[in-house]
Amino acid sequence: MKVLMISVNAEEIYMSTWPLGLACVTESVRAASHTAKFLDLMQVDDIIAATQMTLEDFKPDVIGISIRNIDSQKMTGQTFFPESAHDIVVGCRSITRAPIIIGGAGYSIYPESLLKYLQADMGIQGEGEISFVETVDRIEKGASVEGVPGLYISGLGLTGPRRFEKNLDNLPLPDVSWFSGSVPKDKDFWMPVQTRRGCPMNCSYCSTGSIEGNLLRKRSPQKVVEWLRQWRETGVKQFYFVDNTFNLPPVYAGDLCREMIASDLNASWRCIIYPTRTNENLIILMAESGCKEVSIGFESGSTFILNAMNKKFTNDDVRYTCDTLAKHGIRRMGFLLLGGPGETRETVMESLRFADSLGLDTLKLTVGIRIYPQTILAKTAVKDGIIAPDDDLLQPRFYMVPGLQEWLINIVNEWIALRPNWIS
Ligand code: B12
Ligand code: SF4
Repeated sequence: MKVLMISVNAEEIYMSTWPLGLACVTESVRAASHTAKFLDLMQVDDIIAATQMTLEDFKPDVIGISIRNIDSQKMTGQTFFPESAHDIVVGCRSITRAPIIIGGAGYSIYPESLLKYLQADMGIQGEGEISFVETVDRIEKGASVEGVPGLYISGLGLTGPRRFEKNLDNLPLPDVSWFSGSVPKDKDFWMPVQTRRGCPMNCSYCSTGSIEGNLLRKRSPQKVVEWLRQWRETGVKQFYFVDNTFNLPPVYAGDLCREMIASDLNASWRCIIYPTRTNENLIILMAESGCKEVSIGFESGSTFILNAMNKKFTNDDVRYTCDTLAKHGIRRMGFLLLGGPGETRETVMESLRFADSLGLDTLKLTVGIRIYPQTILAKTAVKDGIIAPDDDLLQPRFYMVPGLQEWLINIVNEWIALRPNWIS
């Protein structure tokens, strides 16, 4: 089968990304002996024209579309990205009858409502490597696709329960020689790399369960570092570990760093950590293996709010982590998430003072918390009358304590005005 794989994300907010997830699925399609074409719309000027030209040229039998972003997660001045994805689906339909299958992180949060909004044929929630290939194989044989794990069919809903690969080494990494031409060449580019999937921490507002599930699954450090080494040979020098919590479990993180040191990668990398009391030995290994910056979502400086968010760390843990990272020369970008359940003027001031005392290199403040389906926050928001029980939440909704918004925006702007390294 000829399979066209399209990543519709063309947004450069925060930083330009490369569609690693789509590349993983494409690699599985190739491994199953289908002919694949990979189209990253981040790298074209006119997304509709580029899609239509590729369709006319390649004439696919099946089209896979990856949707990463739904919105910018900003309560004010937000953008709704699926509109351009809808244009791509319509553009494809005007040229071909090939089945259109949607997937990706953003899609996985709204498998039913987004499929309806986009008017595509099918969608796969969660990791696509196995289910997408199974769907294409069945289409080739003329068999029914109903029952493929995680597959939604327009009008039928979910047809088979989701399945998660327990050992990620069983899923191929994108072949560097095949994909190297598709990677941006600019010097600010950070190549995404994923070592683990799934997060068991269950923070009140988080959508990761819908995307990756709650069970932590890993690739072996050796396989990951061999892949990084191949990218280094093509000239890529900077990597971004897109794992939800790079430092968990700490033994795995330590092994990964040791493997990078042993293979003499000589690369720079960034990651996201969960600020439990990170041990100093791990931070030393991170620094020695090339870690330059860490994102720390500590979200609040109030113990009461941390408990409400179901966070399992304390302010002391956050301070220890930040200080130890600074001691070993790693830049720290912190995140505050203000306005959620239980927030008051006092807890906001506690958070601002705490964040200020950490001496971070950068702090990003977000006002209002995006409500995702199937989360503790969504249940609270229904109970507090912020959203209706039947709201599918595809159109962005935010939790904001009634009566706090105006004061909160003003105080945040006041603090940002005096601190050049704080952003919103
Ligand atoms: C790491 C990360 C970042 C990093 C990216 C660094 C980099 N160099 O890539 C940074 C911090 C820069 C970032 C920024 C942003 N991010 Co972000 N990010 C993530 C995170 C944690 C992982 C993404 C990732 O790379 N996964 C690894 C790959 C392998 O997985 P995947 O893409 O999901 O692909 C798998 C499946 O989805 C599926 N699949 C993928 N494509 C396809 C296609 C088909 C056809 C099929 C069948 C299956 C399929 O199979 C793949 C393999 O198993 C996710 C949350 C999450 N856990 O997914 C949020 C997430 C994607 N980000 C999100 C957002 C909002 C943003 C920002 C807009 C935030 C902002 N305002 O700055 C920006 C946008 C950046 C941009 N230019 O697009 C949201 C998107 C949902 C939404 N509300 O829109 C997410 C889901 C987090 C959340 N809040 O829920 N992000
Ligand atoms: S640690 Fe991060 S990925 Fe895990 S549940 Fe909390 S916010 Fe989500």
